[in-house]
Amino acid sequence: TCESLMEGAVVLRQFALAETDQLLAGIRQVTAQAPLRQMKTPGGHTMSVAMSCCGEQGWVTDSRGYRYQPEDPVSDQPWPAMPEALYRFAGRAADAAGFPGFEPDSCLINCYRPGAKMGLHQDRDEQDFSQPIVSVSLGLPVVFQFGGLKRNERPIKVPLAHGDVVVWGGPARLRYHGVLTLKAGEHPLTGACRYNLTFRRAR
Ligand code: MD3
Ligand code: FE
Repeated sequence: TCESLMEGAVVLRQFALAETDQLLAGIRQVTAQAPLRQMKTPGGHTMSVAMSCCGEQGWVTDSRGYRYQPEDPVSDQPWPAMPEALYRFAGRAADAAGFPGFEPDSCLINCYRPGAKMGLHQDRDEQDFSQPIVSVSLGLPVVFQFGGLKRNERPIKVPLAHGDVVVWGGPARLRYHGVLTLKAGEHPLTGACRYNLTFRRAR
């Protein structure tokens, strides 16, 4: 099923369900080389979400700011290559949502444990905002917040479950968004964790 949340935002419920094993295997492969870590914001806070990346560009934050870079700052080595299954999946999801030809160069792996959250923010570290973003939810469910183009617009709440995919493009690309605090729970495939894969074209 396919719902339009707001112009440019498409929810593909359970679109990843048949492929969660391959996607989770990709996460395991990447995080074995580039372990999940809680990065620091420029303001000096430690993020509650643990992150890793794969692909040509990885998103990082530290005291110097938010940015994409080709090396993992923990190892100073290039980020692991994006597993083929992940790259192909992102392209198929973008196609299904009406954004053909998506070629992500970056996949951020977010790991939420109970208590973790992500405050309202915009994704604006990418070069070309005409490129969509594909996000895949795996494991524990969460409530996603989807706001406006200004931080003060009241966000709508969207529950996201294991296998749900959301594609954000066009006029939705710069909307504020966030994730409410993850509640305690156990998922048969991920344990006490929600993973989110966020595919982007950084450059
Ligand atoms: C809506 N991650 O890593 S992905 C992020 O569930 C991030 O981990 C969230 O926001 C998570 O930056 C949500 C969904 C998402 C990504 C980009 C968007 C939603 C968006 C850009 C515009 C509007
Ligand atoms: Fe975001």
